Amino acid sequence: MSFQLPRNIPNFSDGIRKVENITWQGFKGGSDLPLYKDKPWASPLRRPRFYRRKRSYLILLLLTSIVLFFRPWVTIASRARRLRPPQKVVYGDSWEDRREQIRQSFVSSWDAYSRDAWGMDEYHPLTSSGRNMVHDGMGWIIVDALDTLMIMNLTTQLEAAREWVDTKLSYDKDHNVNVFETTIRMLGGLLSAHYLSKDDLYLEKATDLGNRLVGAYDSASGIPYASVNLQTGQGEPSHVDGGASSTSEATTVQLEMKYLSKLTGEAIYWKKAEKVIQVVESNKAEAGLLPIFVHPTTGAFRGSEIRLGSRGDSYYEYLLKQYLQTNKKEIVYKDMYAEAMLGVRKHLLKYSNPNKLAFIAELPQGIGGPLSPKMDHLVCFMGGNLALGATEGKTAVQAKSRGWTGQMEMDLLLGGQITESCFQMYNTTATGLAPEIVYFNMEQDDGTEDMSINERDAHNLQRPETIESLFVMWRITGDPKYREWGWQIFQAFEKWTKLESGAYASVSDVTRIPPPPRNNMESFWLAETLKYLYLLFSPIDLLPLTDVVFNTEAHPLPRFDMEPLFQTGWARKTDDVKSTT
Ligand code: DMJ
Repeated sequence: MSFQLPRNIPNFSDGIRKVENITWQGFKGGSDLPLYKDKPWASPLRRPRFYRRKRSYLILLLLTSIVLFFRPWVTIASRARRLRPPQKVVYGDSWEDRREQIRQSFVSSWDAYSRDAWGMDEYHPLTSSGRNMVHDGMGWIIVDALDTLMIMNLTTQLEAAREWVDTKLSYDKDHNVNVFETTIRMLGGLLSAHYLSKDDLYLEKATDLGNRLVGAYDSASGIPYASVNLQTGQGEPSHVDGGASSTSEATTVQLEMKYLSKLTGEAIYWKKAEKVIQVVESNKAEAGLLPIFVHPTTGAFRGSEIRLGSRGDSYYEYLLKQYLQTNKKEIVYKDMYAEAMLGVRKHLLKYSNPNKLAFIAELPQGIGGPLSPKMDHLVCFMGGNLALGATEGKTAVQAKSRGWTGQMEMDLLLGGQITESCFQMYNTTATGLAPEIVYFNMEQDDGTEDMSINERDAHNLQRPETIESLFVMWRITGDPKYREWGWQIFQAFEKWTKLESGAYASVSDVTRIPPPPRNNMESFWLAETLKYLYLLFSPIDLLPLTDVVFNTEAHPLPRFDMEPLFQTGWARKTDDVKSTT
């Protein structure tokens, strides 16, 4: 089997290609990427001065030990973490060495999965077993990882994966599946694999799957039902939440459906997906901030809860990326995105004490209600998203040379601040791994800890969002601290999530040494976390942000011209928009 690499995908004929020196326009201190050993070990994080002093550090350690000795009742609940400097750099590792180490982690994860659970939808690394979500499986792990195999040039593994897709994968299943997850992981994975390889097999499978998914949109409003039966195409409302769909799920299918239309020339996928945004927009949500549930029957929101974490997150991501996907022609999405980001600043953006870490809070009762200082790790995509919105994929230096506004500057700055807060979610735990959720400290006088972790939220599912933002921030700013932070996080994954078998597992408590492993490896570990890490240490012309959009599962799709076949089929009625400005 052979596959053709599109522009900007390096063909690694001799195994791993060397990372060449890349000229970074306007890069401080020279035109080449700096060597790692030239970098100071500590980045200029805001942190108490005593952390910089070794002697004081020892005193602090001693005092902490005494306090802990006399306070055995200290429990995990509400455990707070102080900021600390990033770990010392291990000198001698070059960027390409590091990239190769990440590639080896992928190989190790893949080999373990192949050995223990080949073809299965779930992988249970502790019991060396797997499970299918539907009869004979739907390619959950294999399809999600196809493009990572291509990007990492793992040709032998790719051959086996393609063979499985060709001979075993069928979506003709009398089974309800989640519309959003199936779209972002399976449809997105197949489309991206086709984009990178031009192999028709993947497009055939994608088209078949797309045809099975469109039935989900046949609700009274056009909002997709939460699930769909892949054989009958019958949509199925959620069994909880009054039958409402998650807002982020309904509004995070557009990149995939529109690209499928572009490839096949069939307008149906485009129209179905586009209609969803028109319906949610017609609710005229205040400040562009959407409640997290929407009814497929009426198209109205359910409840008033607002957050950029679970059930809200990728709506804001896909507004921006829809605008970018069709080469910045669909201004409607740019407007909605800009309105929402102003809404985020006005209603959700807060800074913690004592170190003023930026975070995006939640409004459990909507605008006007009390604010919760809770932030899901899921929100961490926002750092990179804000930067991407500011420069539209160019480097900051390129973007600043023409039409740069104060708003863009502020968005880029905020993107960096959110990314730093997300890095601190890792940097402040005992394991160096982030928990699923943190609570930021907003009290003025209770100012020693910036964030705390509840026992129920202390797990780590190997999620990608912080790495994703580090990758985007690195590409846009060229600041090597983002690579250093990514490397530190990778090392924590290596240290605490790798099993003797070579598999990698989620962990149930990032505040415990060692963190207890969970019998689970999510497909996004291969599809997203390791891919974004690999790209963080790759040349910047590999999948340039000016040419591609990554779907929310990290599957790269090309930007394209929608004309002449397609156009935006709707417009905002702006006269009654409740603006935040
Ligand atoms: C992935 O499936 C996607 O990134 C999605 O947008 C959010 N949840 C997981 C990763 O955390």
